[in-house]
Amino acid sequence: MALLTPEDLDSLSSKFEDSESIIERVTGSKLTDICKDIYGKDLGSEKVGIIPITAGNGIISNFSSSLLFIIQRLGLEGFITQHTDVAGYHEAISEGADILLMADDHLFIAHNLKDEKVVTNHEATGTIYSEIASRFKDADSSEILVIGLGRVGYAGAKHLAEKGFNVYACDPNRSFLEKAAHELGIKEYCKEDRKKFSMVFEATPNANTINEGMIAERCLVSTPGIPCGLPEEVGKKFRVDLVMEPLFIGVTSMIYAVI
Ligand code: 2YC
Ligand code: MG
Repeated sequence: MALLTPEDLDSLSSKFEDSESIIERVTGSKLTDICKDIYGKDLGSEKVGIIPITAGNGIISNFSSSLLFIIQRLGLEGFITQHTDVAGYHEAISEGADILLMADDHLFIAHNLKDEKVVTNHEATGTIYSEIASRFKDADSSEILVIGLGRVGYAGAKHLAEKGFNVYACDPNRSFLEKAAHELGIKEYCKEDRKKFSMVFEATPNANTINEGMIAERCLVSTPGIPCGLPEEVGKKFRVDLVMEPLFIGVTSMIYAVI
């Protein structure tokens, strides 16, 4: 899985402010209102413990501080434990955390100690980015294209299928496509159909996954993908709105998912 780099997290606040205003413009709703709507709950006074984890590639220098910034910007009390790993886990509990945030190289989870809810960043990110795509005010149909059916893409396709959208998907891995068609009832995107979409949810770790044969004149591309799947020249040639941000949107969704 693509790991964040400290550079990805640089200027997180300005990247987030930009994407927050784009979300509001293209969907008509604030990110937190969309989260309230899909998870059915509002933030309370939850206390969030952030535990640095040294496993695998180890600590990403500004990962925990980025999480703390997000938690505080959501208006919640947050703290980063002095200790890492198990000692940090114990410290967070001793300090009265309601929700724990911790990530190794394979999973990034939010765990609500009070009601045992757990969510992965993959699930929460797939849900929120696909939901944002599906709320495009200028959409010309209920058809939505999902590019990538890995852990994030599949979660988003599942969310959209459950909401009754007409989901088309593509992924180079045929077994991923067959699994999604069988379990979610989604359709395979075939470029021969020359179908053009005004709502695109892209969840791949590759660049240039979106080509101009796929998108309508007015189009919203919603993607957590690093690097961006939308080629610069395509974004300019078409009137494409792009919602893309490395961490804040996904973490906001994780918090609402477990409160
Ligand atoms: O600083 C730490 O505690 C590190 N163990 C954090 C490692 C995070 C690795 N995961 C990622 O970079 C990506 C993120 C986009 C979120 C999910 N995986
Ligand atoms: Mg994100």
